[in-house]
Amino acid sequence: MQDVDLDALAQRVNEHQRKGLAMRKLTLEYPELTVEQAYRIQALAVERELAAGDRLIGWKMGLTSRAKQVSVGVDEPIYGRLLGAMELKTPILSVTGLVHPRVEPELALVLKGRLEGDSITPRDVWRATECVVPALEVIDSRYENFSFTLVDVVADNASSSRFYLGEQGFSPYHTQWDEVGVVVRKNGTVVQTGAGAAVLGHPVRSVVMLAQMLAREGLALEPGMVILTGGITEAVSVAPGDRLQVAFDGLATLELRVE
Ligand code: OOG
Ligand code: MG
Repeated sequence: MQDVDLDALAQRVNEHQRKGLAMRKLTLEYPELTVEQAYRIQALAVERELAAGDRLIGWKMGLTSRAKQVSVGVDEPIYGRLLGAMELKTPILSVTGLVHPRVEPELALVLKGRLEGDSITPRDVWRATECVVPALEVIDSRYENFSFTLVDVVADNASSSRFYLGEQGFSPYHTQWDEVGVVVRKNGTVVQTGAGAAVLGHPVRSVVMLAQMLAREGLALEPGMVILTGGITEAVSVAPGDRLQVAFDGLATLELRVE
């Protein structure tokens, strides 16, 4: 095992996140880094933001759909931390300070209860859910060419950058979330289509898996937190001037303007 200063790596990752600068993969320098060490780097980098006044407002799951796994060449789900500063209050994305942003359609859950432990079931998730909200996640890998291994992407907070939640929340019992169809248009052209079932068969399973992964670290999902369950389609690259229109069938159409 290589001797690694995880705090120094966290500082490096955090600086690139803050400045929106691309960096070399950590695994080129430290090929023996483990996934556990990568989650530690993620936590330490986020702690720097918390120390500077930001707030943990939720969690995201990533690589929960086949489309996403294939597009980045990593085939297991990961989680990341969502901070208050990442939330877009209006559907306008400024690319200033971002490296190479991509947008994904997701279903988000807002919790009203606590979820803790490794024996959480979908039933527990629904009982603890205040509402389901159509959402857009903006991911922005800090690695050159958006290319990374499992360990690298975990250390980089699962490429977390920004997210936008639609204004209307829905009861968890409003519809069958796995059957919700999604159409993504960029500047009027259809670029991606998918359905909720792309996320582990049903998006609720993403939250079950997240609770299990966090239980291993002694962490829990708290009331009021936002959970992004994972991209339903491949992520779409965006640049200033683009307009994305994302239709969640029967629920809402979210429009994102990129500046
Ligand atoms: C990793 C983050 C993936 C998702 O929803 O699958 C993700 C990446 O693709 O950069 O957020
Ligand atoms: Mg995502």
